[in-house]
Amino acid sequence: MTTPSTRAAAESQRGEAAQGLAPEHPLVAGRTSRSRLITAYSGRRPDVLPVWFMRQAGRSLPEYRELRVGTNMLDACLDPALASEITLQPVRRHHVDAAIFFSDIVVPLKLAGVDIDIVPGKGPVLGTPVRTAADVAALPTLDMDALAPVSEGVRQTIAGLAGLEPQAAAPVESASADSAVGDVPLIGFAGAPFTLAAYLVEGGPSKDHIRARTLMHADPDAWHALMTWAADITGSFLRAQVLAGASAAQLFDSWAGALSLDDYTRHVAPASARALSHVRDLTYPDPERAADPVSATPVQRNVPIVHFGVGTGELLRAMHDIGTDVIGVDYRVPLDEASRRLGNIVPLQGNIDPAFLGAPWPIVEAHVREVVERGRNAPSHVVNLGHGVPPETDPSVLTRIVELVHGLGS
Ligand code: 1CP
Repeated sequence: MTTPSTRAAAESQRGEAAQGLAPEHPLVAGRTSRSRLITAYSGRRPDVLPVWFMRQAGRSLPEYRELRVGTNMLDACLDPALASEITLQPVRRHHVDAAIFFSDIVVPLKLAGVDIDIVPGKGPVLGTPVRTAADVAALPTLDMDALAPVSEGVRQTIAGLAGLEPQAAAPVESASADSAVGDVPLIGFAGAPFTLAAYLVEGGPSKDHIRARTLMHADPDAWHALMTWAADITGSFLRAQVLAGASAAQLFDSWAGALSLDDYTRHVAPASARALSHVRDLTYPDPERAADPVSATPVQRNVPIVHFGVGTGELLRAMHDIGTDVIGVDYRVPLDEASRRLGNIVPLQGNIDPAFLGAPWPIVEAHVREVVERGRNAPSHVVNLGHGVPPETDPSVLTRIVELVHGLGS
């Protein structure tokens, strides 16, 4: 959990006094606080199941491929107008219940001055890997002003989302049950320190992240310094997105599934908690409690935090224990089992197997229905994939899944 000392350290690293959400922030202004997504992330069941897709913006969309021609991936992420347009594309096309900001987990590394690029067809690649204590000590600091293109991209996205509505539900009986009121919320995201360290130490994508895991054991001090550095850089990136208007924050620890529970708990979880301490203090008035005439001051909720990893079935409880509100589940553990492992008290997100997206529709439909059924064991459920949209996916299948999920009731 976040301790006062990690919070203070994070705040001093930010080099600024803690500042809360502005009155015009979509959550504070009430534009997204009653949306299906935020309702479900808060542990309540809206009348319609919310749905969005990891990697919904990207190569499965022809309009994305067209816009990206001639622009390097990181340059696209740092062009506010382009990043904003790409973020909006899947919302317009699929009528999903959330936008996720078009960026990448390595963007804050690039902004800090790390020599990193995203190579087409491969992923993030470093000029020089970070392998020794001296390499870690030489890592640059992130100037908060460098995050300006991220903040601006989020602001333009929020403006674009105003007025875009997720697909309407089938007619509901009472007006008050219309949970689709308001704007589509934007999810901000960042990579967890371990997943970033996996790229930094390996120098690029890898299978078992063996060099990173070796550094963890061979030089625990250098590892700790690297994780602390990554936590503050990625936490600042996440905070910038939330301050600029994102209504939820997702921490991707995509490669944490390579770790034993013991290694995760000892060598990784404290840094992930430190990363989240950068956004933990950001709160908004709870729309349900504010409506209560008895309570004079509105009850504050923290901006919901989602934590996701691949192959992390053994780590679900530990990943929740660092102080997250929602757990994203990959496709390997059925949602009823994931919910059981979490004591049936944690909102879940997931976990359609991306491999089904290329199957005939009746097979897709049966799988989606099963995922929804198993998700009923959790207090609330946001339907998603168990990992990203494969680039070769026919986008019309995603649109059809949205229609199906929205027709299934709460
Ligand atoms: O040219 C291209 O189109 C490059 C493909 C691509 C895209 C579209 C990369 C390279 N990153 C992205 C965008 C991106 N990355 C998003 C966009 C928002 C959306 O979901 O629509 C997000 C959330 C990410 C996050 C990300 N990047 C993660 C965590 C999520 C996950 O998929 O596990 C990871 C691990 C990365 C690293 C990365 N960036 C790109 C690739 C191909 C990879 C993975 C490389 C590897 O296998 O190690």
